Amino acid sequence: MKQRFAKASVLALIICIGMSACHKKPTTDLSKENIIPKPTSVTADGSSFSLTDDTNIYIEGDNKELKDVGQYLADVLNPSTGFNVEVKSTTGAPASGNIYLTLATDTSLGEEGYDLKITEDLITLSANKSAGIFYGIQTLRQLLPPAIELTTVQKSPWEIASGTIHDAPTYAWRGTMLDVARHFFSVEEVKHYIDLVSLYKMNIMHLHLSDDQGWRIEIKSWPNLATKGGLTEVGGGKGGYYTQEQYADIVAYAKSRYMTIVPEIDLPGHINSALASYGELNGGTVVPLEGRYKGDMQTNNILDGKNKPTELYTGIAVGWSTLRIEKEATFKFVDDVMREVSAITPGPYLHIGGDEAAATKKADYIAFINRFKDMVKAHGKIMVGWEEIAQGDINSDVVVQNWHSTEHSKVAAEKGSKIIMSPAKKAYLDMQYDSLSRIGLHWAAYIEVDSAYIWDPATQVEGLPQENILGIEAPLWSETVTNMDDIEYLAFPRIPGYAEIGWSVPASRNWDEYKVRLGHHAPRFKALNIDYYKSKLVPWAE
Ligand code: TNX
Repeated sequence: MKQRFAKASVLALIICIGMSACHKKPTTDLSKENIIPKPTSVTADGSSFSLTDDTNIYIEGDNKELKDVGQYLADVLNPSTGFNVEVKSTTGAPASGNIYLTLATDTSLGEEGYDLKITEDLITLSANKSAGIFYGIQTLRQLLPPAIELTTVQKSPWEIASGTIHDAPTYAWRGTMLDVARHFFSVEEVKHYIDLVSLYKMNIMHLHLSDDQGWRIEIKSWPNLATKGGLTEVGGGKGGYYTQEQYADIVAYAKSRYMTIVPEIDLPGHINSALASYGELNGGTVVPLEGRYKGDMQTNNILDGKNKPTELYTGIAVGWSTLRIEKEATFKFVDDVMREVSAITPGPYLHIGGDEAAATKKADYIAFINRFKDMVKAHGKIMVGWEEIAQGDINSDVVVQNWHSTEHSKVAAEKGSKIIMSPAKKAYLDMQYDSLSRIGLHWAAYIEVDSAYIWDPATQVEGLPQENILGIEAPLWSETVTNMDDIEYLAFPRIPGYAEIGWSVPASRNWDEYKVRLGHHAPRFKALNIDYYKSKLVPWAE
């Protein structure tokens, strides 16, 4: 077999020399590839591997997860190459010309790291867990020409620069949030967003499933939440909700992309859609405040309409609705919701919101958070909440999401909680790039692509101990976001930058170098049909 290959190569060489127009292998240098997020270490050796119609993917042994991830890679490669790459089992390295996926034991790689070794003969991708294999596959994708992302057969030499990559993430939480409450997005749209962000090795998809404008997840014990509370959205559109089966489908899809779904039910404020569905939950509403952050809890609110159903709401004010604390039935409601959501969520986290509860009295707010904490725990989940929950009796069982205040994060760290960094003026995907951006808000800042990249979760809040920082999340609130093009326009090209902040070590990050790398992703965005914002600060490649 090897001999035949050698003979064929000699023959090809003779024909080539004879024709003097032979197709030379392009020179390749692995260290010059524009990988995002930047890997921990890359060593080039100046040659390349050719993907051909003889290439197959060999997985070591009979591991189901490896098989699935191998099939995922085959599904990336086959449409544009027109090859029929298959997934096969092997014991030991396969023959020359193939891709080899194998599990290893290397403590320096952790749960998500990988080693990629590319020679002229073989691509070997190894990791402790299949998650690492998945992230290594994302790197491999970026080493192929952008045309690999197209869905029709392309004529292209499919060369991959040779050398080795050793790579592992800095943070365990590398996420984005999609607000499906202000505007509803279909199962297919959520899956598409999952696909796009997983290209950059993000591993958390936080879904903001309820807010004043809409309740988006079926709760069987309180059916009106979805059927009434899901009837509209910002601007008065038709809204919608996921049945529990549809939600399970999203969760399973995310899992296949190594992303954990973190469901958020926003309590005790941001709750009008539930109050419109069940009047007995209504603790009274105040006149909607226009604008965003109006300071902490108000204590002397005028609360209207207690105990009566509210009207559905299609505006964008915040901080005006609250659950009713003095009725035990309210806690039955919360417990039922948490039980059902926990039961359909295999991931460890349950997000209870807790933000901008300006219509809830401070003492009530703290009482709510303390009870939520016990309930979430009783349902076997780790409670996550926006930074205001630091006012409650929280501890190391709880995860706090920073978005605006440095004080709340410091208090949370003192109480032993881990912190997710989502500073609005740096990480909010719904902020406009500049005053000309066609959609987005700007109450926190205008966030151009450089500003989104130039910050460090470890030092953003002065004095926060590094060990308390769980990672980074870029939330996409959807007051002004109505369709997939809008999602893509605000998320890209900022998402690759947030992904790099979460993955790569701060010492390797430099805007002037990064912007050139990012610019080289334009043909890839185009091949993937991503409607990205063409920032003038980035030298976009043709
Ligand atoms: C603040 S940040 C909110 C959201 C809004 C967002 C808009 C936070 C926890 N709450 O309710 O949608 O600003 O940028």
